[in-house]
Amino acid sequence: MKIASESVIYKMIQTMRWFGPGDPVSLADIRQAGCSGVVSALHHVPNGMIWTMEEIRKHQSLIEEAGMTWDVVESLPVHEAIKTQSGNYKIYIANYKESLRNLAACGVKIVTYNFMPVLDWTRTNLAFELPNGAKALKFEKAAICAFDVFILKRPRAAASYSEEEIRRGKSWFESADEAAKILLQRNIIAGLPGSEESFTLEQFQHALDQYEGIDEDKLSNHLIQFLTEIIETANALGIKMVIHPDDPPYPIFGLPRVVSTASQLRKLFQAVPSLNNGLCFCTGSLGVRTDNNLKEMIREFAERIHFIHLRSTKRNAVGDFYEDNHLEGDADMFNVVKEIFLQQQKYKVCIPMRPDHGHQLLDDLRKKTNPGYSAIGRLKGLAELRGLEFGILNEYLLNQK
Ligand code: CS2
Ligand code: MN
Repeated sequence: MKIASESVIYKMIQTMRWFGPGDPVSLADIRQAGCSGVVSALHHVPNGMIWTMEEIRKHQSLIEEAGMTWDVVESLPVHEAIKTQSGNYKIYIANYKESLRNLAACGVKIVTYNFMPVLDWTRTNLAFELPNGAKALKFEKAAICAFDVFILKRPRAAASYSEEEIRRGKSWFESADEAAKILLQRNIIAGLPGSEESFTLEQFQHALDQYEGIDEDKLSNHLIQFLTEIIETANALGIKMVIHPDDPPYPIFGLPRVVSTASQLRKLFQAVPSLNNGLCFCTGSLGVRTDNNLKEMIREFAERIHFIHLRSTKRNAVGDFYEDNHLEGDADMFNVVKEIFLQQQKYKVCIPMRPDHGHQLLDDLRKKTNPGYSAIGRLKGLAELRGLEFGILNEYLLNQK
């Protein structure tokens, strides 16, 4: 049997996200799901502060005592002042570099971040019931519009929507009771798992106001300047920085977006060519846009993909989407995983992957869980993805004969 590259096959490294000692999903659970690695962050350290070596080691020891390794940081958050280039942002950049030095000293060398203004990922419904009774995360445009125009009453909000969208937003608002409105507000601005911010309505409007005068071009320059500042440090330390795409991958609340499309990514990589200026390839975020061809993007950006999030979303005609089973929905997961597999053989790398989000099902429906991060839904997603990769790998080996 003749096998390329001396019989070495490069497979994705299976990981899951762990939110720390308070996470209802334990490290033992993650290990039993089949993971060798953990994706985690020091969520107790306030955004902008230095991650000390002591704190990193403590966290790392917990993971290693459970028989796994801390493979990826998700996320080392970028302070809002850096995104808007205001106030003490230079101090925050210096702190960021110091955290990178400390992480590298402990051997944690893949660092995820995002550059979404104000909010990390956004959903309007965290318990969208599927026909089989499982619950999924959903993003509904009419609910976003209802919140923006009729609850927050953001100045000039109406300009962000078509007349039809406003009509649908109004009807959402008028048919919702008080509890539904409060829940919607909480889902959008109280902070989903992993996001570092949580707002009241007033605080949220204040945070939005900081982006007055910052359009896509300006935000993109701020991102490029941030990366230019930190990339030498990352290069010297051997740290791979991976940016997580915008979720959803288009502007919301009048805020600019700069990590949503292939051309935006191309621009970012051209501006800062080091391969340590990398990408967290999140199929769920990027796959919401019909103009993002995931397979083509994997091919084009392969050398920069140092971390992978796998999940699939299902859209409707008005642009709402919910999170489908990991191998279903709109993303062509067979070709996505196959392309990742082929690129790994080409570049001779094993890339850490995690099942991104999962349905709430079985026992998890009766437990308190982090939305999108319950154990069983992710276990199911990971098992399906592992099976898909297994099939692709075996077919590949057969073809080598
Ligand atoms: C989310 C984000 O879709 C996702 O992966 O869970 O919170 C993501 O972790 C951050 O945006 C990455 O910085
Ligand atoms: Mn993701």
